[in-house]
Amino acid sequence: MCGVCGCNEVSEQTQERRHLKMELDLFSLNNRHAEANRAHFEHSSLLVLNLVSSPGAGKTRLLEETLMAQLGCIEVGVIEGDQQTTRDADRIRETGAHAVQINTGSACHLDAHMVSHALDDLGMLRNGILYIENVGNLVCPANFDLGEAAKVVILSVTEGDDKPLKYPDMFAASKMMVINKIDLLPHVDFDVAQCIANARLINPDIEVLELSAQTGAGLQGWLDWLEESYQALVADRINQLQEELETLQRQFDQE
Ligand SMILES: Nc1nc2c(ncn2[C@@H]2O[C@H](COP(=O)(O)OP(=O)(O)OP(=O)(O)O)[C@@H](O)[C@H]2O)c(=O)[nH]1
Ligand SMILES: [Mg+2]
Repeated sequence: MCGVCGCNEVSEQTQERRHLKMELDLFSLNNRHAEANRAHFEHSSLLVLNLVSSPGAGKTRLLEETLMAQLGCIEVGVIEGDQQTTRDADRIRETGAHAVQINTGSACHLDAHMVSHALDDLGMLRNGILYIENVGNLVCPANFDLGEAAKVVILSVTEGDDKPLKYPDMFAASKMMVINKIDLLPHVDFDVAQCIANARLINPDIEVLELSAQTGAGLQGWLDWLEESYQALVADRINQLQEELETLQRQFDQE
C-alpha cells in the first residue's frame, strides 16, 4: 500500500541520500590513498600504468611479452589484481619479474588502499615502471584512481568495435587504447578504423596502438611508447628537483 499512498517516498529518498553519501565517502577516501600513492611514485621516479580491460583481453599476455623485452634494461614490478587465485602473478614470476598478487574477493576492482599495501610487499622499486593489472572489468575500475600516471585500456578484437561507445567511462579515463589480438582480425567482424573513431568520440585525445601480444606484431610500438613515457617522467622529475634546488639556493642566499 506504500506504493499507493506514497508514504515510503521519504524513506526511499533518505535511503538514496545515504547511498550517495556512502559513495562520496568511498571515493574521497580512495582519492586520499591515491594521492599518497602518487606522491610515493613521484618521489621514487616510478612510471605507474594501470592496465584495464574486460576479462581475457590479453593484459597478462601483453605484460609477459613486455617484461621479457624489458628485464635487464629497466627496473620493473607488477601488481596483479584478480578476484581469486594467484595464476596471473605466477605467470608474471615465470618471466623473472617481481609480482605481488591482490585477491579482491567480492570486489570488482582494485582500490588505492589495496595498492598501497601491495607496495609494501614490492620492496624498494625505484626508477622504473610499475604495472598494475586491474581486475578484468570494463566498468568499475574506471572510477578508482590508484595514483597511476595513466590508465591503459586493452581491447581485443574479439570483443567488438562498439565497446568504447557502450563502456565510455573506461575510454574517457584512459590515455592509451591498445587494440590487441590483431592476428585474429581475418576471423572476426571488427572494424579497426570504426573502433578508433568510436574511442575518439568519447575521448578525442586517446592514443591508440594495434598489436598482437601472441605474434609480436606491433609490440615494438608499445615498447617505444613505454620508453618515451618513462623518459618524459624522468625529465619532469629532473626539472622538479632543479626547481627545488633553486628555491633552496635562493632561501640560503637570503639568510
Ligand atoms: N590470438 C591471440 N590470443 C591472445 C592474444 N593475447 C592474449 N591472447 C590469449 O587470450 C587469452 C587471455 O589472455 P590473458 O592474458 O590471460 O588475458 P587477461 O586480460 O590477463 O585476462 P584476465 O586477467 O582474466 O582479465 C589467453 O588464452 C591468451 O593466450 C593475442 O594477441 N592473440
Ligand atoms: Mg590477467
